[in-house]
Amino acid sequence: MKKLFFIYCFIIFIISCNKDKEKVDEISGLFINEFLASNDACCADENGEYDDWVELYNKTESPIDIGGMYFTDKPDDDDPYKIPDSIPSKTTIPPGGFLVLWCDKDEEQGVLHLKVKLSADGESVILIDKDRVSIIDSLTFESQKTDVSMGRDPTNFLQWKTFANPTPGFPNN
Ligand SMILES: [Ca+2]
Ligand SMILES: [Ca+2]
Repeated sequence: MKKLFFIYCFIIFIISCNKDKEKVDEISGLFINEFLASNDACCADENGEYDDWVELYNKTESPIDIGGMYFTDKPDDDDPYKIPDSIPSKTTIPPGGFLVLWCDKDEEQGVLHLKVKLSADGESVILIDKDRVSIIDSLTFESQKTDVSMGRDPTNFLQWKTFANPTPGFPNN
């Protein structure tokens, strides 16, 4: 009986260790940190255009070049948009840094302008690794209010909330 109890405790211990590991994996790495799917007067790109955007956050201690990764607003997209890998100085996120990707279908405006637009009625934001298969981070969202962003809660990173004062390129606040 004692032996059975010991085995039971051991199994519980292993399960809880694995859960902790999953949690650590989930909160380390590269993340979609905030996005704005309906931009009227929030924040303009370098061309003065109030376009949709997605903010990425590098939570690691090393720079990450997102050039060559893919982005899409549709799950199971067989033609996700490839972020250009031609200018690493623009697509590399420093440790602990943020990067704003404009979802404006204005690819001619630079490598950070994606051939994607977000729908304020709700859809998905999905960042895919350079292998075109592995999903790095994704979120499916409901309909959005104009100039109100959605982002990770700075006090609880795994939770998403709305922000009346969006912070593209800076910590959510
Ligand atoms: Ca633009
Ligand atoms: Ca932010």
